[in-house]
Amino acid sequence: MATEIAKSPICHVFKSRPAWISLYFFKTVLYPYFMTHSSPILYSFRRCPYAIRARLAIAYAGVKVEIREIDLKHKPEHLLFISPKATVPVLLLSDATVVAESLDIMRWALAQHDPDNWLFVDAQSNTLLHWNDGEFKYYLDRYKYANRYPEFSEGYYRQHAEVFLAELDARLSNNPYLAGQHFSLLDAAIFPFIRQFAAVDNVWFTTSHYRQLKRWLQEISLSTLFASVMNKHAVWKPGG
Ligand SMILES: N[C@@H](CCC(=O)N[C@@H](CS)C(=O)NCC(=O)O)C(=O)O
Repeated sequence: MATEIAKSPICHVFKSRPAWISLYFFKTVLYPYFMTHSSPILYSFRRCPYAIRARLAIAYAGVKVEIREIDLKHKPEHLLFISPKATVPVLLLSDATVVAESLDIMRWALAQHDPDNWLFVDAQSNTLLHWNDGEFKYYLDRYKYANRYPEFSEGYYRQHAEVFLAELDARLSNNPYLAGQHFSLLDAAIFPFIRQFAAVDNVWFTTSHYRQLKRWLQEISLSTLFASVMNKHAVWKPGG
């Protein structure tokens, strides 16, 4: 997993690029940076599965963050400044550390507070996370937007994604949760992607034979924790 934890280069900008200190730069970058440094800032997008997993861990840990909902087509300058790769979620800590990978944000939150041991996962968890974020996500995107990938049919992409579903279903036949008897980081990290998969063709998913996976998905979907991270936020604007 790529990890991007870096100190914000804001001081460097002051030294080397004085011309940048215009009213525009003040309003879009400096103001949001300095005026909100008391609690961590999470740039987020409500429906993004990576952002959902980060918000799940943050809400469960009870860590207070300022959530800044973004419009993916009009990303705030401040977000681009602190994380040029410009994906969400991005967490900006009070000491200017930037955490720009969702799994790292989850681990950061759980390191603050983890009453039910979400961090306690088995040795195969990383394999499953890589599979989810790699091959499964690849086929999920193509299944979801099959018209954009006409080389193969929707059914073809779904079939390839199903290999992962079958693995999860088998695990969930032996235990209530992916890492065993208790809900863990693994469930929270993978759930948003399975939810997205199920929504592509809900009738197909509901009538599929992945009984344990459906049970697991339904339980998390109906949880108060999940409901709490899906609250709607207006798109954030600097100074607004
Ligand atoms: N590896 C990153 C992936 C995050 C990601 O790809 N997020 C999507 C939104 S779901 C994004 O920001 N895409 C950039 C864009 O749409 O411009 C993570 O785990 O945080």
